[in-house]
Amino acid sequence: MSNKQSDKPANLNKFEKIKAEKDGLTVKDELENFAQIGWEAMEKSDLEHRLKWVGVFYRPVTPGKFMLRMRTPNGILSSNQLRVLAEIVQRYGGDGSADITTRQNIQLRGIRLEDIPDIFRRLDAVGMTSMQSGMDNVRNITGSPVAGIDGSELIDTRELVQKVQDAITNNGEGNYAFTNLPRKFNIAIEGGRDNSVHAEINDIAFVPAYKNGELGFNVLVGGFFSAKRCEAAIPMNAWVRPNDDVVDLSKAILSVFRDRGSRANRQKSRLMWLIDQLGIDEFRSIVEQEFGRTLATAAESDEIDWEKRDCIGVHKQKQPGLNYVGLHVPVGRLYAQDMFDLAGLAEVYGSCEVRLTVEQNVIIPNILDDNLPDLLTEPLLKKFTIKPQPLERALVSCTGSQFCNFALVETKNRALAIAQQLDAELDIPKSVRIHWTGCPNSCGQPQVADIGLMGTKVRKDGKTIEGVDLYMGGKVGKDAQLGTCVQKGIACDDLNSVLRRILIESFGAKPK
Ligand code: SRM
Ligand code: SF4
Repeated sequence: MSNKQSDKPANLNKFEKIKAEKDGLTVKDELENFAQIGWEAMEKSDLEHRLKWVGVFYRPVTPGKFMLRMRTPNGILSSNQLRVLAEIVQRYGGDGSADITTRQNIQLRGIRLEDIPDIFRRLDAVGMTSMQSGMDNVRNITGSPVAGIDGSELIDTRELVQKVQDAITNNGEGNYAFTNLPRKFNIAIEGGRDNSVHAEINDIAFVPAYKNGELGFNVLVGGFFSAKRCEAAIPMNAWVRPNDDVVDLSKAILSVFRDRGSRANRQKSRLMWLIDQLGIDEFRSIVEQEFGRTLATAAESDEIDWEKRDCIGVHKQKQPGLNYVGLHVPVGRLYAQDMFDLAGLAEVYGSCEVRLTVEQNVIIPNILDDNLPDLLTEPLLKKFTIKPQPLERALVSCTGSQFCNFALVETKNRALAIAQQLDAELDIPKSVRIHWTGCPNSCGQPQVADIGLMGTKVRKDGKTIEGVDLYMGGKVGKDAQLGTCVQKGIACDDLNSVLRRILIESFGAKPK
């Protein structure tokens, strides 16, 4: 694995040194030992960094209680898998919970290191993996949440997403070819018309496009958010068929990134910085060499021509007589009992399958028309309603200070409380997408929201308190556009009145 860039060893950043010393994936073979010696006795770089290569995150906010980030390709879980995840968090009582993430994925909380070897065996038994889900690896690969059931679908993304994941992680066992990237990496495959995956904010996005009448994907590259810079993905001028070419091209781009991406300044090492340095044409031609065959040029236009759907509520599937039901999970937070209940509903009414969305919600697919009325009266649908209020409906929030040590503010509880209060006070004609993120890392994607709120610290009455920077103008779906910061440093105490005014002035809300 050569680094053809001119980064001299002395210029390598701290994380490169940690990786050079010992590849992160090697901790996979040390888990039994870690479980025995306990986290306090672990070497700091293993505990705080390398464990993330296998999806285990030390949480300085809750020492000894780890977070486990799974991989959920295309957001699909069987009820069996969900039940196993529920059993895992149930063991930790009040400390145990799970969060649906903004990458259509799930993270478990409260995990103890001594349980990890057993947890990994149980995950393996139901075909799940957490391999390479953190640090300088490819994150969960997103796909259309209604793949295979959407009447207007163009390409079913399920198998492709799984294949790309399998290639990158060696079928979930771990793959040393892709565990030493210069930085994290996001891949999304869209199969519908509504850009359900936020293609524009991924390092690689495949979006459906017809070339000479044949359906395939145009390829976008370089989208990302970071504290320093946010960019929408740009066209690579390439088109691929919806087959193994998607896997091979993903591998080729990753290899180029691995071998040429900068490893000096971590704030300048995401893929777009390499594209800037090479120029998109040169980048394309190097990728083409790595791909090993001629890359077709992009189709003139893609097929993203719809507003983005949130999938909440009851929807007819392409299969006659079947429906999918999108349940609203407030800020993505699940407890063990919720997970058991969801698994049960999928078994009784559906096809033993549950899906996750990038809006941190859940879909139960394959429900017969005749079974709908009973499903809709189930108690869980009071908590995870199909008719949420307009603000709660589209609310997204990152983890925030409850568990994340980067956070400058508490997010999830506050986000929910403010949305509920404003929903109660205002008549809002349509759902307004509010995204909360606890710090400039932007995990909660404030730049894609109608109203984005990014945690910061502000001075008020001589004290430093929690506040937010306000983002507006994010557009999703067709012609997606990133929102920008329009006001800095609003104290969280004042946020209710600021949001109330914006909702009335810009989103047609009226006091009740
Ligand atoms: Fe993120 C780091 C949580 C989606 C950009 N992110 C972190 C860490 C791991 C930091 C840490 O170690 O504490 C957070 C873990 C907190 C915790 O305990 O949950 C964290 N990120 C999340 C999640 C859970 C937010 C959520 O509530 O949904 C999302 C997990 C997705 C997944 O399943 O893998 C999550 N993170 C994102 C996204 C959104 C996306 O992918 O669409 C972004 C912006 C898009 C991007 O990456 O281009 C994002 N996370 C970051 C960054 C900034 C990256 C950069 O290039 O600078 C960091 C910090 C870093 O990598 O240095 C970060
Ligand atoms: Fe943590 Fe910041 Fe990401 Fe929120 S945006 S999860 S606070 S790193």
